[in-house]
Amino acid sequence: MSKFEWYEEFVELTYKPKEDELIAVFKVIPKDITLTEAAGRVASESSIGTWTTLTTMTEDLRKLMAKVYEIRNNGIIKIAYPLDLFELNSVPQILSSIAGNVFGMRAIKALRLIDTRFPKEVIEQFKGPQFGVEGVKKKLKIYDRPITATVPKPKVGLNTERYAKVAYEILSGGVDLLKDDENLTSQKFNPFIKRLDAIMKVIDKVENETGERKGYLINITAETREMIKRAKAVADYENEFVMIDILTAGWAALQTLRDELEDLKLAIHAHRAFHAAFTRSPDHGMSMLMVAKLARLIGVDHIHIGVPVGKMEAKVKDVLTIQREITERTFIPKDNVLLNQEWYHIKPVLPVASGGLHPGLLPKVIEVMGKNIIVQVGGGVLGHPDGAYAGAKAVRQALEAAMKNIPLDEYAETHKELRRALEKWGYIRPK
Ligand code: CAP
Ligand code: MG
Repeated sequence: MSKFEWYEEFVELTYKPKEDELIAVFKVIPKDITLTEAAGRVASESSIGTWTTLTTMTEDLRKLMAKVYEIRNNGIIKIAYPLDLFELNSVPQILSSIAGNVFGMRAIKALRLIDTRFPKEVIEQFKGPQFGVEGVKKKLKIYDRPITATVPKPKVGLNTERYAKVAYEILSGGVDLLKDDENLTSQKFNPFIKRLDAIMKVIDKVENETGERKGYLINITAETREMIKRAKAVADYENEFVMIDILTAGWAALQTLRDELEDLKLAIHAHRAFHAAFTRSPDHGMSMLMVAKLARLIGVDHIHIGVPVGKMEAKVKDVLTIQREITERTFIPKDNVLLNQEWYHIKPVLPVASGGLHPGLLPKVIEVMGKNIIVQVGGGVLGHPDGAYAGAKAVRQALEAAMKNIPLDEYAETHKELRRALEKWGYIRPK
């Protein structure tokens, strides 16, 4: 290491992290330097350092240096950050530190932020979900089975009248929640207020006809002030949910909205479109676990966490780890890579299983993820050979069968809609 560099001063393998420090776990792949040097560079650039020694770096500031306290041969490193480095209630600031410049350093081939342990002092700054698992179940009065949701397809393009017609079929067929797609916001063929008005009329009608509670995960994603305006309209119409594309809208916007939605009493359905841009590579980027933890901290009520049998890339182990992290009060990992997390007052978040699901896959989803989830079935309802109403019925029938432990083939003998769905899709896992 040259004399103007001081990266290794950020490595202290005998250091014992303190309770009030923020801990981060990275996987680092160095480029032409040792793992220790690479680890030091990550700790430096994510705390107070830069590429050279500094004349402004006085002794009293050294207490702000992050410390690498663990390095493993497989590239896993653990770093402790003094809390004074952070603005404790700002997710953007925390991420600009620990998930900022570090990903682009030339001396590092790849870097992945795997996990973070937030100390009590950080957790205390955030509200977490307003309703969480129990609150949402209570809203819908559903306690003994997964909650169901359906996104009308095609994703965008249906005008408001057609959208409302399909919504009526979906909801009266037995699905609990209508959900907008992530790229349906307020396009000219289906503007926001017109759609809200139309769907709330549908919900009123279906609730009267069926006696079941229904809800609308309406996508308010937009520029932040516009999102607030849309959320207020949703509350005026007495719907109880909004959906936000949390990653394309941004963490700051989500924090603002979480505050606004407290007074409006609206639950947040978090869609994670964009996550795979940085979560998918096993070596680089930031894990979905991190996304889910930040979303829980700020306070979404439901979040898509992947599903092991669907159309999107997901590993069973990862999905189940995220599920535990967002639902348990004290998360204790099963390996020694991830970190313990105490959630204190922060409520559990409902996991959403979605992406390529259809009736034939639902028993497996419940077997793996249990019944305290939302199952979202879009194409698997709208693609039913006899239409959306039959598709919605088939979803409910598949859930009934799964909850009663009856094989789908057997249940399908007396349930026509399920039989027709199985004739089309069987048990295939789509790509
Ligand atoms: C599902 C979905 C969701 C995906 C996203 C879609 O539709 O609405 O956006 O679930 O993936 O457009 O694909 P289908 P994830 O039911 O028709 O597949 O949940 O993994 O974030
Ligand atoms: Mg979608």
